[in-house]
Amino acid sequence: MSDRRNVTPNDLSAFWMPFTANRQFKKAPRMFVGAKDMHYTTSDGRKVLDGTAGLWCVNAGHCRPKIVEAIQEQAAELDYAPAFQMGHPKAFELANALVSIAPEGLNHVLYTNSGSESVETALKVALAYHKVKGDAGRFRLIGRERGYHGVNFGGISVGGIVTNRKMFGTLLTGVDHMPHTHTPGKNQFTRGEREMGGEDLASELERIVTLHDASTIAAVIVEPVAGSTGVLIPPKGYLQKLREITKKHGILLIFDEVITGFGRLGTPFAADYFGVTPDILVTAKGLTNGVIPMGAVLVSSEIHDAFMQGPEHVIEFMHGYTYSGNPIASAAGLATLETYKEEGLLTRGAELAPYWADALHSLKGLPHVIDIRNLGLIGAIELEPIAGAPTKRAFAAFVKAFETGILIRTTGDIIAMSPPLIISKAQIDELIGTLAGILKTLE
Ligand code: PXG
Ligand code: PLP
Repeated sequence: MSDRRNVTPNDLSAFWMPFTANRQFKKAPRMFVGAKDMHYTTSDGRKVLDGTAGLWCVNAGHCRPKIVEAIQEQAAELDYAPAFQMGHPKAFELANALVSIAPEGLNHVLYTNSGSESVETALKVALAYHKVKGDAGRFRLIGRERGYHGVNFGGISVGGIVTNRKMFGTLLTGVDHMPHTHTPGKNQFTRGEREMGGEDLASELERIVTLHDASTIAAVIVEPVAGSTGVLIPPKGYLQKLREITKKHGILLIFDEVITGFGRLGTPFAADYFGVTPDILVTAKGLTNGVIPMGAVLVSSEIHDAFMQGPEHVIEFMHGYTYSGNPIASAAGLATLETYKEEGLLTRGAELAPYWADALHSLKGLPHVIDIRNLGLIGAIELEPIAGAPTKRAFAAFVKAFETGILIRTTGDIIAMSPPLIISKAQIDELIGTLAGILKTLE
């Protein structure tokens, strides 16, 4: 007890916050203490309109009754069940529910607790798949510049954000990167996908395949739409061409749909939006509406069945987490998918997307705005950086936004928005109108 006496209730020093400027934050903390539907409540009692679905995860809005009840009931009924060599019904039910909304052919589910873990799981499945098929020479993983695949070692190795990589040694070996899909100077203020350049960009994969030889490459991993790096929309035909090249060379295609999954583009998955089915689909975030940590990796029957060989008493894939398919997370996932279904949220974004795009692009011409990008219910506004002080202008916008009553997200000098899929047109007007006012006041 005596050790604890020095810890005052609101001492902020112990918690080393993630992806946060800790010293700056702790001098002027921004705290949420409640949330309902489209709004947060701050510690000083103000309402803040959520323009980012938390961190791209609260797709059905906050504190939805069905999800809250499901968690409460599950916690009282079966809190935890061992994940290895034991089961409980809801993990199976959720896997079935997921497969039923997933693109055709993705019929099996591995559970994780986050997007980062989902990425590690997907990369390991891909490597092991070629091994069990007797094609052990395929060890290379191909990612993309500016890609974000979480923060674990596999994810930062295939990822392409230098600040997330440079501190951490040699990372995974045998990794190469395709160029990112952004061509500044050529595609500013494009609404949605741009027409030109998709096939050429994707053909860079052919160059990498020629360099390393297809027989050494296990998988290619991309975000269908790059989110974290500042919302980079692929040009038309790009993902289709990646699918064509990977298929031709026997390389697995992994879509990291941690952000694009669960209705963000107005379809259940980005795979549906682009009409491209990957071999492995990585999810997290919206799976439980952000409420309980959980991710899921969906794999094709072909991959799954390749492992289901050999003696039946032998564990087929040496991988899993203590909390894979945790009962409370499974209950939250089931209630989330039910909420999405009842309210049509997995396709609502398609109806709202044109209105969202008009609202976003109305910001063109405001001070410092050098680009605006959108797809589905994702939007980004890129600001001219302050000379010699990159990130400061967008961060100032973020702080003013919070003070004025809207939550936005910034990465570098890019403002990103991805509201809950329940947002109304009036709330889109409020979000964008408030942001317009803030942009006019920035230094
Ligand atoms: N893959 C992708 C494509 C992601 O966007 C992850 C993996 C990792 O998920 P976890 O659950 O381990 O964080 C992500 C996460 C932002 C932001 O504002 C984006 C993410 C997380 C936090 C903030 O850009 N993406
Ligand atoms: N570290 C130790 C010492 C462990 O015993 C375990 C799991 O048993 C882990 C890490 C992995 O934890 P998790 O399964 O929650 O990822």
